[in-house]
Amino acid sequence: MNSSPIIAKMQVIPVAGYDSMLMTLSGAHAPCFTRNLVILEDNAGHTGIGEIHGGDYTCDCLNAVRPLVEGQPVSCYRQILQTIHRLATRAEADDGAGIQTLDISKLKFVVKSEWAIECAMLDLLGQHLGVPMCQLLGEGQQRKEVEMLGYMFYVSDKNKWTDTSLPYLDESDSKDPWFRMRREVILTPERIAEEAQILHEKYGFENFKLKGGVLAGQEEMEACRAVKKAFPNARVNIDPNGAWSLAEAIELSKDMHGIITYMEDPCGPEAGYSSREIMREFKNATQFQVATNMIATDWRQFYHTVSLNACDIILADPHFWGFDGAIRMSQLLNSWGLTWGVHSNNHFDITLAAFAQVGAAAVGDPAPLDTHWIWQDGQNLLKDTPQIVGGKLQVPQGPGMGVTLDMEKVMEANALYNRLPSHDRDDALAMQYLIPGWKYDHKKPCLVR
Ligand code: GKR
Ligand code: MG
Repeated sequence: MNSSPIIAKMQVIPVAGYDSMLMTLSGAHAPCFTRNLVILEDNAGHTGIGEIHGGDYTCDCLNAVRPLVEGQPVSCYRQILQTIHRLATRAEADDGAGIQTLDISKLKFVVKSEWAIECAMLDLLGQHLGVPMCQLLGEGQQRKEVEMLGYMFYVSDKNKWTDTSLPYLDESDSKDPWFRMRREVILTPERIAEEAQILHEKYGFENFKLKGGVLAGQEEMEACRAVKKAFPNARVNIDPNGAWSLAEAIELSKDMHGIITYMEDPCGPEAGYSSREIMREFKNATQFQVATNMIATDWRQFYHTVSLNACDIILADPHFWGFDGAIRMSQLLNSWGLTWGVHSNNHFDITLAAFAQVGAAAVGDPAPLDTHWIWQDGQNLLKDTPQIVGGKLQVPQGPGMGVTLDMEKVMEANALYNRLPSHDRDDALAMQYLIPGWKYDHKKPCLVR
């Protein structure tokens, strides 16, 4: 007899939060970002939660599968996911290109909405069994705290955005130096080093990643040098999202051994060669280790990545791979002497809590995990947001995800979402205020025009 609780109700709540004018190859982040939340209630009185990519497409996908989830036993979560996968069809607009060129409009096809359901179901199952979610994954809990990196961005002048109906958040009167700084202009090596310093003081990060693909490559290398000078023991890496040609990437890397620990997606597809082939050539030429969240985003891409030995560090975002999948990846990589890590996009603290669980269960010696949450810290949707202390995310000890939703905050974030003119991420929009007529070019850093 199945004594599992039954999932009585599934709610999908789209939410929005405030962001800074963060710069990437794909343009500038708008004043707000969006996410979708899944809230499951079971007949034992437990609530399970999950957070995923924002926007109407993902929201509609989630709502479409509600009848497959409601009324099902929590213990059958794998079967529920299997049913969802069997019934899934590919969206007409999905050409299968993935995000090899950081075309951000394709991200919604790389992210799989059902992983938010998986997360919420594992949260419920953990509560039913009385164990943290990480004990249900892979080989069980491996650690009590998860090393994170300080994810640094260049930030443009938000005052150039003149749409007064939806301004960027201003925190100039905050007492917190990080909260003040994250809304200010950061565009020079000195300011990037200051960013690293303030992040270190607030969260204790010992390792840093700079989002590149913004300024000319040499300027970004100067910024990495400045960070390394301030933190000689830090692992510093840069991620231009494939903006550089192979020749440029090789040239830029020349004097960077000992300063940069590894490069993340330094180059992409070119001259008829796939990004996996080009990355392999980059590794041959430079002997740098490389990481990716662009060229291996599903098992088929991963097969080709591994066949070519094109990458050393796979950033297995559970929103792309699922929780079970992300941990399976850590097991494979560990057995093969490769490294596991996690990629992120803007997110709330529910994803942060999910990263704590997945990071706690990953086997081997993971690379410090990415998180955008530092840019959102203070807009939390949980009553007990996991903390980053000494650069390490503390894994909640309670059953399931071990965190509690703050419904009042969720509904405020939902009200903000409903006020937005558009729910999809469009990094070209804010760029128009910085460079009129700006157009995305996956081979040109966004401020080089
Ligand atoms: O959120 O702007 C951003 C990031 O640049 C994101 O789009 C990337 O997918 O963070 C990501 C990365 O590591 O490539
Ligand atoms: Mg990346």
